[in-house]
Amino acid sequence: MADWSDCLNFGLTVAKQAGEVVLSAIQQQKEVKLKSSPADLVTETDERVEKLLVDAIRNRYPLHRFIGEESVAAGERVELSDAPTWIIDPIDGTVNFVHRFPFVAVSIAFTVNKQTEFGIVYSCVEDKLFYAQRGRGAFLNGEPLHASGQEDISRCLVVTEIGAERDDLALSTMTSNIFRLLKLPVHGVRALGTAAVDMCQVATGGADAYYHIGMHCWDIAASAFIVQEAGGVVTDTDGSAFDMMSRRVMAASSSAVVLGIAQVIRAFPCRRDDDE
Ligand code: LIP
Repeated sequence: MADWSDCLNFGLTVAKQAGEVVLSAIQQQKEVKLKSSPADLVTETDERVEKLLVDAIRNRYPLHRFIGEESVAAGERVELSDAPTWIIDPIDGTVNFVHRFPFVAVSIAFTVNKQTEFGIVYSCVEDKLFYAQRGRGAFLNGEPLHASGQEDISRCLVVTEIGAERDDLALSTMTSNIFRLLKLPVHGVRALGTAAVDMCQVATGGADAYYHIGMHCWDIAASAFIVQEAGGVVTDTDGSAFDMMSRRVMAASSSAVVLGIAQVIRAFPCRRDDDE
């Protein structure tokens, strides 16, 4: 079995370097552009950090491939092949970055034969480096991570996101999902504004579940893997098998919690990331 530790170590180094660039830019004046909706933003720093990461990785591993949020926004196709592939979100939580709300992350997943081999999430304002390698567990700043193992939905703290969609169906589905969850009841519902950091809370046991409809593979590929390696369960929002291109994800402390949430939430239709 191939050992991708060299790539992981290189990924950890460049994720930290990228995080330093994000951190120094967060206090500065930003030029903000809109992408798919008034809540889907991009700045010069998103583009600069993605280029910095891709250039550094390509220089070291010239045959590897990339799926990057801003390259896709600029017209590249999302194509997950069997080749070693780095899936990059240079700033997960761009709206937070623009407002200086202190949860922003560099997210990097690495796949081979379409299977994730490692995931890295660097929450740079908090200086928290989350990572996991296949079969070797999940870590935060070098300390092992474990999901809570909670099985009782009524004792769960659940994380979700408002998302960038602003059409009526997406908004009514998102708000009614939160309403039905609160009525279950659960202990509470939270949203940090970055899917990557949200999901890492499930890996730490600080939250028991996370679900989201409408995010992209670069938002969640790394953190979904970190949850799995921390002993959590990752599925589609209806409890079926997770597909990182589907724009739906649930990550939870146990299968019982997945079931409890899947029974009350609904999804709205989203175009797959790998649709032509
Ligand atoms: C964002 C996510 C956030 C989600 C937004 C968006 P970006 O990623 O992490 O949690 O609600 O829809 O996808 O655009 O900041 O990389």
